[in-house]
Amino acid sequence: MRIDIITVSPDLIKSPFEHSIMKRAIDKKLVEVHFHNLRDFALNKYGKIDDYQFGGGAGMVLMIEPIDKCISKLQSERNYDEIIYMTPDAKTLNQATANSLSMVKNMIILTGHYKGVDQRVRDKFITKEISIGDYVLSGGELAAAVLCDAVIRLIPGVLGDETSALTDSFQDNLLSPPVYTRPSEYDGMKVPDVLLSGNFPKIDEWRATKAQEHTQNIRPDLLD
Ligand code: 6GU
Repeated sequence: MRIDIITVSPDLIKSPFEHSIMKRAIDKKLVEVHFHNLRDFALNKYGKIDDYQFGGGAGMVLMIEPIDKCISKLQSERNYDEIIYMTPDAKTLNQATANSLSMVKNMIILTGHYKGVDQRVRDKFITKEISIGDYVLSGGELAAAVLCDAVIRLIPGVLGDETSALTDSFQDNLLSPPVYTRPSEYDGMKVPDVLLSGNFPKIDEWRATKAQEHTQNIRPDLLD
């Protein structure tokens, strides 16, 4: 997989890719991530990439020309399966979207800032718009890092068996059951006996029940 991230703050987004699972995926050459500074495609030598919105209103809007130049350059080099725009006014990211994006070959992720991008960018280029939740972030960079983490860990070969994504929360629309490690008793709090029993069918059954209960309590909407 190849991911091209277009941003006004490359430094803000780079670090999550230099650690943990995303770094491992990059080191194993299972994914390539490239960062593009929108200012390199600015209209003038002062780096102009945004302007006031027509009709008035607070906040600057990213202009179409620098974004067009950047996306068109990338598209002249290869085909892209998805051109994603990170924005709070979109459908919320979920595991199903992460699963389907983990199978694409090339994608561009455009991150917004300020009041967002000129609508014509969305009309002309964007194939998918994604929010990461019902709250507002200062920019799309952290959201793009979240999306990439969710997607990259699902690429075959990125996780070993011991961390298999198949048992993640949400993979079957259920939250994870509780987990415990040593010591088996701490400050009077005991690990449930079943987990120490060695009876694996019983343990599976206990975990399934707990996952169901936990989901019912915290996120009943997932069971609908
Ligand atoms: Cl994708 N961008 C911004 N700026 N805020 C958000 C978001 C994205 N998703 C949730 N909040």
